[in-house]
Formats: sequence, structure tokens, C-alpha cells
Amino acid sequence: MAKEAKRPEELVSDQASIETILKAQLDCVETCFVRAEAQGMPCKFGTLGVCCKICHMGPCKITPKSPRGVCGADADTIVARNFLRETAAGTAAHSDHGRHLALRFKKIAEGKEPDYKITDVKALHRIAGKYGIKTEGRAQNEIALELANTFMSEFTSQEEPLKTLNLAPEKTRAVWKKTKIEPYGADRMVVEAMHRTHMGVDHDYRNLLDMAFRTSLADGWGGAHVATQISDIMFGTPEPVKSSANLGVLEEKKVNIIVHGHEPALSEMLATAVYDPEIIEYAKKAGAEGVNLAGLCCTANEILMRRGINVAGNFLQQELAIITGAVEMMVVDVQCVMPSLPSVAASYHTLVVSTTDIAKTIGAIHMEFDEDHAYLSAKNLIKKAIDNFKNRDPKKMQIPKVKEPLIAGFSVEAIRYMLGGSFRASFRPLNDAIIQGRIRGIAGIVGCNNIKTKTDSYINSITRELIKRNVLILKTGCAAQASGKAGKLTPETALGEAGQGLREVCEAVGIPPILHMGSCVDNTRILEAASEIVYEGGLGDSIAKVPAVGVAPEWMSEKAVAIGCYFVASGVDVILGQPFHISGSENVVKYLDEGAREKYGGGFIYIPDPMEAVEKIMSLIEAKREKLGINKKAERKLLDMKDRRSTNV
Ligand code: BF8
Repeated sequence: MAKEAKRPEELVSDQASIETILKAQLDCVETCFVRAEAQGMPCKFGTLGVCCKICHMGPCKITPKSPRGVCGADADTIVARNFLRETAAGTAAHSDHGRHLALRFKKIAEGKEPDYKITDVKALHRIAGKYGIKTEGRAQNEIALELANTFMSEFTSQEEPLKTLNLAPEKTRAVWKKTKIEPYGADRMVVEAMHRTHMGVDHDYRNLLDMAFRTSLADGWGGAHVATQISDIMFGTPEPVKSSANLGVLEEKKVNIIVHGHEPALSEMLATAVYDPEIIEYAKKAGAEGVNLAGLCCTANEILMRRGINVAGNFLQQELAIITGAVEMMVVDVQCVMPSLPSVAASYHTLVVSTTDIAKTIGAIHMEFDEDHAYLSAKNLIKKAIDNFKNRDPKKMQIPKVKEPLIAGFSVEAIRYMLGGSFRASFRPLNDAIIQGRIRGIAGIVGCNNIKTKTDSYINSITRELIKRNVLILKTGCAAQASGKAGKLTPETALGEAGQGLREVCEAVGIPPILHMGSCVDNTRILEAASEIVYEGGLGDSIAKVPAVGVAPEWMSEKAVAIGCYFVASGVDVILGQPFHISGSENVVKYLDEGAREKYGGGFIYIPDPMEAVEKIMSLIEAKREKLGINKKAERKLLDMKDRRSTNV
């Protein structure tokens, strides 16, 4: 008997998505939810990670009957090679994003990018100072050019460890040096990873996995770190900003344009151009009340953090946004863009426009973003969207009346300022709160949506439970948007659910208990925050000692593999709500957990149940607190029996 299709309520958590999936069914439009059903059970060998396609004698697969491939590679080698290739791909994606920004930044410094400028001069000076670049008495462009060249060498460095590593605490760096995983530039690391996983090269699973950690450091303390810093200089360091999230941000009477992807250069230009009087006039002439720009995925996070632009949704809502029938144009660049978008759009009037030569999709209109005439390029895109307004079919339009208010924009600088004010900006109050036990620790909850999990459900349940247990939450990516859609990114709503200690601290300093820190490249902000805690003192001398845990509840992309690896290599335990494709090798599973923890201070733990994950996170945090010797003091000083019961310690 055919398996019954899942009901929308079983697939997604939010009402906007439920309504729009039902609409897709009525409109006979295929979505990822339908295709996931059609896929059935995933390939067993792929899931175990024991399928080897590295040479053309195969593909080989490991089974009890054939424990080695044709060349003799066993499960350990095959699984580790596949894992390293995933990490390299994730590193490449973030780093290529960072490199594009670095090239653009260099052009700005050289005065060759008339439409862009250095928006945040303070950030330029702050970041240049971190790299040892002299700022006093020098012209802005001179500083920017030296910094741009430094950033470029962070990708190409062949023999020198990255300069960005110096931003990590000394003891954390010493671990990398001792274990020989200090990376060179991502360009070399990714090439070396591909070489080592070629047929007949590196066969020791431990050596391959160490290379995965090393490669990922070229991302977290290299390419992605550079991307965040350049974005802050070019477009501004984020500060708390109000906005809204979910499909209800689309507007019935306006031309709706959605930006989707990752790089902020075009979306920033669009965010300016929508307010151009010429554009407003053009929209009015087309019968619209104006132009409404909204974002999806991490492009949304970039322009949300700096401009408060509304978020239409996270990863698994990209097709649903088109199915509302209210989107004139979806502008896409790189990463996490489903190739299905043009076929979904074919049932409506939406134009899907690709904007970069490195990311084209059959069925999309390609309008290369001309960075030398960026503003004009942005205006042309918007005008094309306005021209398409007349093609909207009101009978096909259904915008869910679902959106939630939120506050985002918590860069490390913003947190420091909020904790201490402009004269005493510092992490001291946070460190003290952790030492006193009011805040037990920190969880970085990051990553994607994955069709294998009811959308947002693991993310939201774990977040809810952890704030109850007085854990401060730092968020990025689609996981942050999940909290936004659930209405948990405002101080009022989340404070009502936070434990007493966390609530008191948040109320005193004026921060919400769940802090939206940005896009996926901005995971580096979480590392920066952990480093700040170390520098502030009292919570250990390396990131590994801080009572902090990383969580990737619904991850799905290779970028998430790289992120997880650089968290672990930085000393942070990472809980996975979805497993890696490694279970075909017990040795690899063990090495990524216990082996990594022994060497770097953090390891990977897969826990499919969110409540079990909460228990594990609390035990990891409490173990670190015990090691720091801060639990005794806090209990004597602050907690009575009632408090103890409520914190479940
Ligand atoms: O880089 S969280 S689905 S959008 S990969 Fe993609 Fe995952 Fe979303 Fe941003 Ni990150």
C-alpha cells in the first residue's frame, strides 16, 4: 500500500508555511516537501558514508561481504575522505564569498568602485588595528588598501599561517600549533584537501580528519572571518534593529522583490535603490504603492542586521515565497538557492533572476550584476520587477497574514556596548553573570533547515528549553530566522520564558536572551564573542574552557560541516541534530567525538532528540563550570533550594 503523504502540520512549524503548502497542493505545484516523499528512503551506502566514487574502478561500496574497495580502501578511509571533501567544499563556499568581498574592498580602496564606500570608518580603524596596521595620521584609503592586501593574502597564503588566527586567544592558538593544524590560506588548504582525497594519496583516517579540522580553520579563522569584517567596514557594523519575519512581510499593494543567497554587495545596493525617488515614481506609474524588499536565507540576515529589512523566510520557505503569487522578482546569487525555483515560478508571474556568472540556473533570467555600475544595475533590476507587477494574478495571490516582530543586529561590538555602555563597553557583566551562575553558559545555535526534520521544530524546542535553564543563546543563519518566525527575538516574549537568572541579567543590561548575530559567515562573530569572554578574564584562558556549546539542530549543507569543524577545532563541543554521513566507520565516529576532544578540546555528538540534547548541553556546560571551579562559589552566594530546583542543577 502506498505511504500516505505527510500533512503540512507534520512538515513545518509555522502557520504561514502550512497555509502556503496547502496552496501549493491546490495549485498543483511541486515543492521540496513533495520531492522528499518521492525520494523515499535515502541511499543506505551514502548515508553510511561508505560509497566511494573517487576513481572510476568503482563506484565501490563497503558491505560485510566486501569490506574493501577495489583499491583496498576500507570503510575508515572512504568515510574520512568523503568527510574531508565535504569540509573542503564548505570552506570553499564561505571563502569564495569572502574573496569576492575582499576584491571589491580593494577596488574601493583604490577608488575604482564609485558606487560603494567605506560606511564604517570606525570599523576600518578597529579591524586594521587588530591586524597590526598603523592607522594614525594615515589617509582612509591608504589604510583600506593595506588591509585589503592583508585580507587577500589570507586566501592565498602558501607558507605562512593566517594572520586572522592571531585574533584567537593565545592558548587556543597554541593547541593549533602543537597539533599542527594551523592553516595556510583556504586556496592552498582546499587544493590540498582535494589532492589528499584523490585516489591513492592519504589513507589514514586520522590524518584525513585532522586535515578536515585544519581546512575548516582556514574558513572560520580565515575566509569567513574576513567576509564578516569586510562587510562591517563596507556596510556598517550591525547594531540592534527592529524588523519582522515570515511570509506575511510580503505586501499586497507593493511590488515585492525578494533577495536570496549570501553575498551582501548587490542586496545592499538594492536596499538603497528601492528608496530612490525615480524608482518610487516608476512603481506608482505601474499602479503599485511602492517597492517592498524582503530577504530569504543569509542574504536576508545580512540586510536585516544592518538595515532592518524584513525576512520573508528561511531555507525551506524559498519555494513557498513564490507560491504566495505575490512576488514580482526573486533575485538570487550564490549558495542555498534551489534549482527548482524557475519551475515553481513558471506557475506564477515571478521572475527568477540570477546575477552572477558562477551561479546560473536553467529557466532563470540571467542579469549579471555589474559591480562597476552597481547602483544602475540595482535600479535596472528593480525596474524590471516593477514592469512585472502588471502580470500579477490576484486570483493566484495569497499572502499569509503571519509575521512576527523581531530585534536583530547583535554584533560583538553591539553586545559589548549594551553590556557596558559607551564609556565602559566590555564583556565584564556577562563574565560576572556566568561566574555567579545566573547565566549557566552559552549556546551557539546555528545552521539550516533540513527536510528530514519538521522545519524549525528542533531549533525552537531546544532554544526554548535552554533559555529556561538560564543559557544565553547566540544565533545565526536560518536557525536565527526560526526564532524570529516564532516571535522569540524580542526581549518581551523571550524574557517571559527565560529562567530567573538569565532574565535578571538580560533585564539589567537590556539585551534579549536570544541574540541574532547574523548570517552563516557571521558564525565567526560567535567565535569572537567566545574570545572576548576569554580576554575579559575569570572563565579560563582558552575557548575550550568557556562554558559554551555549539548546536546545529537542523543542518544540511557542506558549509555547516565546515562550521562545525572550526567550532570543534576551536575547542567547542558541537551537538548535531542531524548525523554526518559517517556511521559506516566506527573509528571515524569515535575520532570526531573523543579523538577531537582529546586534541582540540571539543568534539561532535549526534543527538536526534532535542530534549536529550538539552540534557547533554547542560551537562557539558556544568562540567566546564566545575573545571573552572565556579559552581561552588555561585551556589553558596546566590542559590537557595528553590533556585536550585528551578535551575535543575
Ligand atoms: O549559509 S543556514 S540553509 S542560508 S547554509 Fe543555507 Fe544553512 Fe540557511 Fe546561509 Ni547557512
